[in-house]
Amino acid sequence: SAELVTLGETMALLAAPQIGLLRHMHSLNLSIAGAESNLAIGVRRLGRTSAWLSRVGDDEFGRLVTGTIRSEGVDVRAAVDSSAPTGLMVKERRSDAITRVQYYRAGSAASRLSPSDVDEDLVRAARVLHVSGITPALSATARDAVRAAVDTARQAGVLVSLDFNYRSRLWDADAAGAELGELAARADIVFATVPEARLVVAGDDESELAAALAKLGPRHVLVKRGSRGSYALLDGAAHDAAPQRVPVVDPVGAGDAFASAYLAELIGGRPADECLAAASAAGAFAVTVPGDWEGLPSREELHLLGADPDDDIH
Ligand code: KDG
Repeated sequence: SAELVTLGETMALLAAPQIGLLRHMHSLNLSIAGAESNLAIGVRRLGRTSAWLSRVGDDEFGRLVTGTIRSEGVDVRAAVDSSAPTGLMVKERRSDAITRVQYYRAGSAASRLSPSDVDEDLVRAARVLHVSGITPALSATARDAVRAAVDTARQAGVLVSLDFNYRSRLWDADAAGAELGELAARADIVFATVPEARLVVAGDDESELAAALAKLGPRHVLVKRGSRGSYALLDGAAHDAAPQRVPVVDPVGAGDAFASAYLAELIGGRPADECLAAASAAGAFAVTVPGDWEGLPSREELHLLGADPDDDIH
């Protein structure tokens, strides 16, 4: 069994090594990317156990995906589908500050996720089930898989965590708002940016949005403000967390890192302020390296960002 269980699509990632148009790149760096596996890896690096459920194609990209996630110590439960390919994501750096992504994932193996891929015993034995708004956008069967996993978790008293993770390339705001609203009402923990929160509720600022989301049901509402830190409403108490100031190399993956550390510390029974501090630190680590998950911190590294460089004797 695993303390955290999640499900979703992970793609092979082709990332431009330099700034410029893709057509001018002579080579691309091969890695993997997927919000839920990023989160499972983050949880694992912080010393908790995690499992990731998915589907991959019977191809080299699929073997890259499962092998990489497994090598991070995550329990990988991915069915191999011989009739659909592993999805692909391409990342272009258009300027120092602008990263653009392109998906080649329509009809992918993971878009065929369905309720039968959800290992109910694994979900029932977990402390937290984590889902994201990406999976229900992949297909109707993938949406049903998420709903089924959430049902199973709730019936077993397992905490349900939801990261809105709105991807406008996958579905429109109305469809996303309706599904995310349903899921949020059945979640214990929700993570959203300000624009993502507005897909579901109305509010002038993060405190109004968080209050409106909490009214739907979740006891933990975390609104992410990027370089402005985060605002959380935890059991009715407001927490305003300042950002960690770091040079941003690649913002993709910061949200997954933030959620992974919050959940890892929550599973570890840490108090709210420590969960939030770990979340901010992990988010900051994720943006300092080009990959979506490679920069995720270990427990020993968590405190490093806040340390005074003058104190470093090495
Ligand atoms: O949160 C980061 C993810 O979005 C990225 O790693 C790729 O899962 C991904 C997606 O669907 O965009």
